[in-house]
Amino acid sequence: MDCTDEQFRQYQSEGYLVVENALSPETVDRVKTRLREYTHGDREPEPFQHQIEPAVQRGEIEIEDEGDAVRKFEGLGMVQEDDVFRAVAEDETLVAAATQLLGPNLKLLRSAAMFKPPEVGSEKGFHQDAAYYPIQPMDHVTVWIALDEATTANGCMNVVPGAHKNGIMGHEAVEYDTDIVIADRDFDKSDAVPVPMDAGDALFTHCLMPHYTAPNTTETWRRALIMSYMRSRSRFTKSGDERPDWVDSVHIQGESFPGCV
Ligand SMILES: O=C(O)CCC(=O)C(=O)O
Repeated sequence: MDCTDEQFRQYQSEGYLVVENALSPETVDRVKTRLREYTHGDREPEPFQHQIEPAVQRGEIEIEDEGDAVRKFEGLGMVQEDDVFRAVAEDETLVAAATQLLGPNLKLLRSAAMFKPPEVGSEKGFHQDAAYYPIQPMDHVTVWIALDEATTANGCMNVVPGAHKNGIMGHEAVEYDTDIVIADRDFDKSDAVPVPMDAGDALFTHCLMPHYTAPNTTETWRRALIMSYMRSRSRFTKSGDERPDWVDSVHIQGESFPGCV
């Protein structure tokens, strides 16, 4: 399914677009079941990594099953090792939209799952995805797929329309793990718009789009799967051993080019 002209224009001018019902309810269920198998110990998690909610990690909140406190799930090879995630990365609707935005030669840059467990799900601060990835040119696309209904109460995505045109901003490390947030900015949360979505909807954002998600204050899960695509002509700007673990380079479609990702 192609994006409409209107969606394409919105992506160019505002930096994001939503494709509704991109994944079927059956696929969404398959992904949620597979994720739960990994996070709750029914399936060997290698080579994937977990990040635990910081308040649980610090011992401020007690959770019976650590699987219920997983915040992020990612790792080199997530789509190489797992048929369910691979099928999403190669999903016709997602790849058709990514082709419209980036052209026919595509690689997967990253795959991850982001969880906001009921009540403990914490904020993910304002950042631009491009700041995480040593990739040029900075015009890759992040696809954020809602696996549950995402609302303002449970931590849906918030974006600053048009701000992707202002280039890369300074980021600084936050207290836990590998997260970074925008340090200096001339906009704040009041400039951001929430993007509520139904399960199966896919949000495509430009990698320079500043975005954040609020804590989950509800009693239900907010889960999302992320697939990021880049042009196969992109280049890593760091040498092999400086490449972060979460950077993939998986062929999705079209040609590959010598010296490129
Ligand atoms: O799903 C979330 O809460 C935030 C995800 C996000 O912004 C990211 O991983 O870049």
